Amino acid sequence: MSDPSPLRLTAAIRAARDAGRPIVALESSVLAQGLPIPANRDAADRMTGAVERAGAVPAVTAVVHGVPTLGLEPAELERFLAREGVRKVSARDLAPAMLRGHDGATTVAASLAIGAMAGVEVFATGGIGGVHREAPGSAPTSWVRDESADLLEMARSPMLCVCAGAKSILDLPATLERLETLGVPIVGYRTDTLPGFFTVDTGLRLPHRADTPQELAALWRHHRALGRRETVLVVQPPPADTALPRELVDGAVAHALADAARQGVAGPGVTPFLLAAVERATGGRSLVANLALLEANARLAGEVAVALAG
Ligand code: PSU
Ligand code: MN
Repeated sequence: MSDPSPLRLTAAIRAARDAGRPIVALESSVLAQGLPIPANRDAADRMTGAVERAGAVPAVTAVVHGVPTLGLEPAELERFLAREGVRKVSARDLAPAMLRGHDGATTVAASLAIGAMAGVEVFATGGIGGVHREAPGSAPTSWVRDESADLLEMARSPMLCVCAGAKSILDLPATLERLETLGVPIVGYRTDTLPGFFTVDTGLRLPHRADTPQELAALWRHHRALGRRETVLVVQPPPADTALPRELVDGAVAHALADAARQGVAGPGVTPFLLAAVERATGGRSLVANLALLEANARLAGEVAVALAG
């Protein structure tokens, strides 16, 4: 049976999808741009391993030599981990990457687009993009804020996305407001407040909460029964044993933002720059936390996918 879409699914993913087995899509920008070498390999191993242990099939999304792809072959994954010539591809960059035959590591936005196109329902990542803060010392600019395409893509890609919230490099209250406007349901997993990615809690109240994978699966079914096409955003606090204290992260973020402003970093370079600066400023600790929460999110996503398939 030929697939009318331009997507390539690896044989294993196609077989899993056609058999109705649970699949969890995973993004690749966190591997090629978000984390340093060699921690990005750990991240890939731990995320895919966690999905498998939950009883589901992991499928990394990417653009491989211009082909939007779900599920990477081992040699392809190696290329993305080595990241030579691998570009950051958000939703708007998908067609240009196809045109030019580029290797592209897909952000949350591009990964949701690919996953939804393939009919996969569950996705896991570390943190989503959101509304950026004003650069310190900049003139007030009501007319333009750097806002990740992740937010708008969530308004049109029906998937259940498990993450640890968004990093405090972003304006978190503004990000929550945008999600509300866009009609994206946001649900705390075993929490009533928004987690802060590295930190367990930001103090920002969430509108909804769920406590089991089965509840999340049921919520997803209601959402889809209504014909809703938004992502359901599930936010899970990072594992407490590796999470960082808020003051440490706040100090690191302040430095990162000041550096970005001084160096005139702009456009798609902003998020990777800030992520790298925070990693440096917190020493190894943020990296340990980052890997642990990626694994935990992949595991929960696997559990929800299994609940949905059951
Ligand atoms: N947040 C993280 N780690 C990441 C990213 C965000 O904690 O690696 C990546 C994700 O791929 C996300 C992207 O989709 O950055 C957002 O980039 P931008 O703000 O340019 O849309
Ligand atoms: Mn941006």
